[in-house]
Amino acid sequence: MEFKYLTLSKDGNVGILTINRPEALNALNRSVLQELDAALDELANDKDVYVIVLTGEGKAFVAGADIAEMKDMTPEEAKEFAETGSRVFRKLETIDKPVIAAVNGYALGGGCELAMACDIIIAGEQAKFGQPEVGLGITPGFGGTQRLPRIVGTKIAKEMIFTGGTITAQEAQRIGLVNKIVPPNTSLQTAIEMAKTIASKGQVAVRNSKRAIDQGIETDIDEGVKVENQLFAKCFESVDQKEGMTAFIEKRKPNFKN
Ligand code: CO8
Repeated sequence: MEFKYLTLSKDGNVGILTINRPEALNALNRSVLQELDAALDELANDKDVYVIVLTGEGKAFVAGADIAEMKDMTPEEAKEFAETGSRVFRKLETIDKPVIAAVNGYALGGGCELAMACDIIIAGEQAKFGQPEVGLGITPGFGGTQRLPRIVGTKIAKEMIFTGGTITAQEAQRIGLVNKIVPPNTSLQTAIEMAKTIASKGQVAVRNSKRAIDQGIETDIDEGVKVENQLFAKCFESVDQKEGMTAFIEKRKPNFKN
């Protein structure tokens, strides 16, 4: 599919998805969400893409949902917009491959929510995070009230959401929202390097690890351990398990096939 607001490229087994609407700091309007939806399907179906990196063109990752587009929405239209965004973000979160967000600048509102739907966040030193929605008279609408407390705990999530304040990359890392901080304008490069490391491992094991973590965290420890046991056993159906262990015994690098 031809995209107006996205670019899709590949570096080895890494798919790089860039939101490309820098004139509006990559704000998410209906068209951007529609394109994201289609791009995720394309990446999900591409057998050569093992890991996805999501980033934004220019000085922002994403500065939120498009305020100009939302301004005159009726409650029904707002509900539909919120549901579309939430469905697309859930598709991103549950895609069967790891997703790394490379946050070069502003990740505000829907942009912070988009980053949180990714598995890992790499931030440039100048990146800024926040849920400023209450300052616009709305709540977060693309999962912010749900994912932020799951990641940082309710106290910090409430402070961030109630005050609408913006936090630095350093603060975001301190509260566990960001994995790694890197020098300005190197977040994409670092994310691609990390993605390549992940892509060099056994992909059945990587995918099963993602499923085990995401399913387990939403349940109690007994159920979670059962999920892990099943996915662990399933790895033994893969050629990668045989290859990974044989390579260790033979003191050589594994040649994973997936
Ligand atoms: N929506 C639309 N346009 C935007 C947005 C946005 N979220 N953010 C920036 N822009 C536009 C600006 O209007 C400006 O356009 P123009 O050049 O035509 O005037 C251009 O991008 C550049 O922005 P600035 O000139 O403002 O750049 P600055 O560097 O001075 O400031 C900021 C950068 C601080 C990031 C500033 O742009 C800002 O505060 N942006 C809005 C941040 C925000 O409030 N985000 C939350 C939006 S609400 C949301 O995300 C809710 C998600 C759930 C929705 C559920 C649906 C119902």
